[in-house]
Amino acid sequence: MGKKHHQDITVNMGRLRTDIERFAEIGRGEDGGIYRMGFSAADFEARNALRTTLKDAGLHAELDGAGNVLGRIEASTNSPSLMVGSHLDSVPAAGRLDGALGVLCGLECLRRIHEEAIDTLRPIELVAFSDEEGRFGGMFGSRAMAGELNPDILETTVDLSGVSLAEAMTERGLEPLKALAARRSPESVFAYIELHIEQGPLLDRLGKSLAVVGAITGLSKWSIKLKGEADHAGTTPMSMRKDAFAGLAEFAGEVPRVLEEHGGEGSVATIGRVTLHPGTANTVPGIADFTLDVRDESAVTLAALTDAFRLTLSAIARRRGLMFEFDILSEVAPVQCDTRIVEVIVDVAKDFDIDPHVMPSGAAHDAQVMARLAPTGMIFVPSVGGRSHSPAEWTHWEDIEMGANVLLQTVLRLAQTERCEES
Ligand code: HGY
Ligand code: MN
Ligand code: MN
Repeated sequence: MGKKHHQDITVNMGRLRTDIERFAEIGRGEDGGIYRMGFSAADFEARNALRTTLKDAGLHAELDGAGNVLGRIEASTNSPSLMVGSHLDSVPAAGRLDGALGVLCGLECLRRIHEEAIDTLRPIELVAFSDEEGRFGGMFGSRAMAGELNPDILETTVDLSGVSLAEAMTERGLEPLKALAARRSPESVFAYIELHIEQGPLLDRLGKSLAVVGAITGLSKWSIKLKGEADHAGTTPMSMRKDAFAGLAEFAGEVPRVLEEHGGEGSVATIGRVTLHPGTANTVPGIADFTLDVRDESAVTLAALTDAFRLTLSAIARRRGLMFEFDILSEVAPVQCDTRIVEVIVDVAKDFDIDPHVMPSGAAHDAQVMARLAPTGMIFVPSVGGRSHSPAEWTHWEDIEMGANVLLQTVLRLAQTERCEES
């Protein structure tokens, strides 16, 4: 049989399904959730499994200084490479597809291109970024690639339990400062494509099997400490208390007002983690440690929201005789995906008789960091019931297969184009 045309080439769905099921067992907890937090042993078990799978497929595989796993297919020219990827790390009690689906679909694309010995105009790289989910802030591996790290970040960052990034990296056999060498020049990357689950309810509700991402939300993530006075729960009159939890509770009650007065239609804010000290039933909490995650598609609105939250916190602290301090854990600007890439994905989807929904992403992704390095696009597949960051996370196999085939054809198109053409 003559050489197949690219359009005839599809993913090996049986193999992809086996990979997805295999990786879903790595870091799986009693509750069925995935526990592959950045630079944990389970995270690196998955990274090593990816490297082994790449090598077994006859593909080049390496780990860069930031812990990113890179697979590569060379081309006849040494031109800027087309990158496809996502992340393998997870939040605690995660679902099996967030990040991993994009990595494993990308892996399948490289394997199929390699198997069919398709000559491409440019090298194709698979990347599994490290610590996307933010155990140490977020988007660590993509920020390393975009050259946004510095020695201070590598030497001072700690997670919410006080474990340092340097310690966690060293435990995984990495030299923290070598993460600086993971930087890639913009000239070395032609474009970046990421397939990801939507993690929201829209596609499932619309009955759509695929979407192309037009814009990715920006986020500000803070760690906040409200400090009052720990006192006896029985003898301290209510009027004399400096109750840190009462301050937090009042602040939480103010979130809807701040969103209404300073946010836009898609603005969201979440207090996702709260720790009280000393944390006993018969002591007035002296300290409330909590996180605030604020998101919006507009950088201006995001700035207005973070200012308003800071003022609200300050007013509550003053009135209640509390002190407050906050650390910025992560600030990621919103980005527009490259319209040329969006058009290529839409065009490929139409070849599959899909009229794809173009939509914003409410979740943050490595793609929004990579957009600072190269033209970037994302493909979404539906999340059943919109569930994510939960063991209930799921995408139907036929949607996974469709998404993977659209990714494969998109990769083939972009690997064959001289330039990102304005259509
Ligand atoms: O937080 C996010 O949006 C992503 O899951 N890291
Ligand atoms: Mn993700
Ligand atoms: Mn996630």
